[in-house]
Amino acid sequence: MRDTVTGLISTYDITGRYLDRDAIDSLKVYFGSGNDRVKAAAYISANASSLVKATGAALYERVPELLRPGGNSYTTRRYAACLRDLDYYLRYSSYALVAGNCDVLTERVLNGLRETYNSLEVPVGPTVIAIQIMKDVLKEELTTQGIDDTSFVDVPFDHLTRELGEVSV
Ligand SMILES: CCC1=C(C)/C(=C/C2=NC(=C\c3[nH]c(/C=C4\NC(=O)[C@H](C)[C@H]4CC)c(C)c3CCC(=O)O)/C(CCC(=O)O)=C2C)NC1=O
Repeated sequence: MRDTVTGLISTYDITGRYLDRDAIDSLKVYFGSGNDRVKAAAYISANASSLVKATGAALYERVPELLRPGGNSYTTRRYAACLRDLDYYLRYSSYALVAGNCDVLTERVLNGLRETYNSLEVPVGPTVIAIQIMKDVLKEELTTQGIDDTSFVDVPFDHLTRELGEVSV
């Protein structure tokens, strides 16, 4: 698992180089947004269940057939599994936000996920929609919390959807 700093150090150490201008620039960006990253993580921790609920509600409004017989969220067990997955995406994204690096998502979340979803017939398209909804809900909340530039929030959520596959519904 890596963060921005350990990632840079290992890249430069492999080739025995001092940190150059590119490295210094990315460190500046990382530390410059550091306060906002911590604020975002604190907001997520304090509001995780309402963020997950809001995301689920918007997903089922947009793809109502998920809840109908034959839909993948039909039955309480599967509905709960879906919201639990959303909670995983949120929690691990909060780690990635603090790290400024998506390694933790690749290692802990995405590894084998597509295969699991395929074998259980969990549809990837609506999952991608849900993750994007979650990103938007979170960014809106963070803006009202006084974070002016929330673009750093895109990174982990976009990483998740890109890696999970851009399947359209
Ligand atoms: C921390 C990393 C981690 C992840 C990401 C994870 C995901 C994950 N989601 C699963 C199931 C599931 N995932 C969903 C999700 C959905 N269904 C829908 O209709 C929606 C599109 C979507 C929610 C957005 C559902 C319904 C199941 C249960 C499927 C079944 O058993 O039939 C399963 C199968 C085992 C289980 O049910 O617990 C795994 C492993 N597990 C992990 O340990």
